[in-house]
Amino acid sequence: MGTTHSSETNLDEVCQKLKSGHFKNVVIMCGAGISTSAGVPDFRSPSMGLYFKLKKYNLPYPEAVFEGSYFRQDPKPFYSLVRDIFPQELVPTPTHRFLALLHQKGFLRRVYTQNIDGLEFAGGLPEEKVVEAHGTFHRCHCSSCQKTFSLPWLQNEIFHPERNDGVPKCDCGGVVRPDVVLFGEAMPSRFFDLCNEDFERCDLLLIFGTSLAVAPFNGLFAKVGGDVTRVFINRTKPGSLGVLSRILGLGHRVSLSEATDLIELGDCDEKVEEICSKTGWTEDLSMIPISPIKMSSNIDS
Ligand code: CNA
Repeated sequence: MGTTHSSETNLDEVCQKLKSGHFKNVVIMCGAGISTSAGVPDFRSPSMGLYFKLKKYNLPYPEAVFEGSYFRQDPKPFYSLVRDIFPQELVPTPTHRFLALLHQKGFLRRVYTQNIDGLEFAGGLPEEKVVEAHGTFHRCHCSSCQKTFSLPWLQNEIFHPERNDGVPKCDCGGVVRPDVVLFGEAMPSRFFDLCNEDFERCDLLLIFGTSLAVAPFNGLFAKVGGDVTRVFINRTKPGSLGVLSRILGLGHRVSLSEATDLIELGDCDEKVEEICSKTGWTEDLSMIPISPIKMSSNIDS
């Protein structure tokens, strides 16, 4: 897998500028591809992605499992999927650690993630540096009385389906759900509060591990100034809008063909290692402390 770019922009030049401190407001957009090497499947990778593994959940159509309206009707498939996909322990990948390294160097303005696994924090980023555009699995609430619950409580309930018929329930009888944004639900206000200024101030945009198929998140890349370098690092080329987004007229058609764009096709962890080798940061990356997240241990029986 290699590099495609429409101009003289190249990775060596970007790395030299990174190393010299030229970029002071790096913004990151990322998605499920940065967590696949931690064992969490993405949505759309052929054969590995979740969309290709949903037959057993007996859904009317695959996307239903991630739709807010379907969850309210039948939350069981969502929780069955969660039980199936999360590994026992989540360990931040080199790409998560690279985000923390950029912060440590003082170059990171913000990380905009579509992921809900919380691995950005386990790689060492402070809360203020991350916008979890699609919410998080690490907080949850009762969908009836709004009472909040801790992650260990949710994990216990999820991994003991025999005591709650497969769906975590509040004392009031309501379904408890993680604070994730399902399709058709509103994104967190923090996303809208911060994105305009962050993308205006951005002097380097790095996009990691996303098909850029989900709107409005995928429209963010178009918010940076025309002279800002945008580097897209992914196994496959940036996608076009998904069917639902096209029907609803949401977001922007993805086009990364400006002279300032660089498309680096390949594994994001390997690309991070290449960047660190070119910037002389390999040792710094290895020194980033990590805090694995336990998903299904510590469960009382
Ligand atoms: P997606 O549409 O599945 O795209 C993921 C992209 O990553 C694909 O284009 C893959 O080719 C690419 N990819 C996979 N592994 C690697 C790798 N190791 N290196 C480089 N590229 C890789 O997922 P998006 O994030 O674009 O879509 C947004 C959805 C996915 C959001 O709503 C998320 O909530 C949702 N999601 C999140 C997680 C998570 O939290 N880890 C997991 C699965 C889905």
